[in-house]
Amino acid sequence: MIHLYTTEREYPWGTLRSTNASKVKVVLEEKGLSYQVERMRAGDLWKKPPEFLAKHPLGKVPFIEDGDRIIYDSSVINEYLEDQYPQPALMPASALDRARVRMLENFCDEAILVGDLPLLWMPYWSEPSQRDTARMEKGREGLRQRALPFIEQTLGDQAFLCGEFSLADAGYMALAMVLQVDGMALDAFPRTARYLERLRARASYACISPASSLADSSGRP
Ligand SMILES: N[C@@H](CCC(=O)N[C@@H](CS)C(=O)NCC(=O)O)C(=O)O
Repeated sequence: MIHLYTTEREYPWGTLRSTNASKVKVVLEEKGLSYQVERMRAGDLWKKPPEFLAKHPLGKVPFIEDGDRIIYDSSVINEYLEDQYPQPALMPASALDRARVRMLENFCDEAILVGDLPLLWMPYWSEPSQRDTARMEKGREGLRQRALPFIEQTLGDQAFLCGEFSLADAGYMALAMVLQVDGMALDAFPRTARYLERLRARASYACISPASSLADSSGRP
């Protein structure tokens, strides 16, 4: 049984989750692995108590415990899961195709998950009256300028970023989650809109869907 440490909370506007941990959660689901979600105490992400820093030296989520092994950083965890639990394969075979998956994952991390998405996502963790709407719009505009045109172009006629669903798509599941809550218009990016719908239609999306309660998304026995 793998333990996934993350942040997830229920609010009147949906169940909100860590984007980086969501990237791992969908891979645990895609691989059919047995796992338990361990939800961090409120404030631990910012207070970073010693017992948390002992498991992740940066005091971030996600990290996993797999037996007596601790692995942190969503990209490292997903590659570990792929290496340790190779079926079903979420990485292509050739060195070039694998590099392509990693580049797309890196783009998602840098341009989206630590780039423009937090501007839009973090305010959703506060009451509507407390949200900095100008900052949220800056996040949307950043996505419109950089990530969304890139996804639109990269997809071409493919269903997923590298043809078949792969680790390259896992981080974009978190984008699908945030944009489901936000409802930002994607009319200028029709391929991307259909791609995000395709991601939301996967069975694995239920574990990060804003419509899934904490009780219904706490792992797989
Ligand atoms: N590169 C890391 C980033 C992890 C990250 O920034 N996680 C956020 C939550 S989504 C966090 O823990 N933030 C608290 C902090 O930055 O101290 C990964 O992919 O796991």
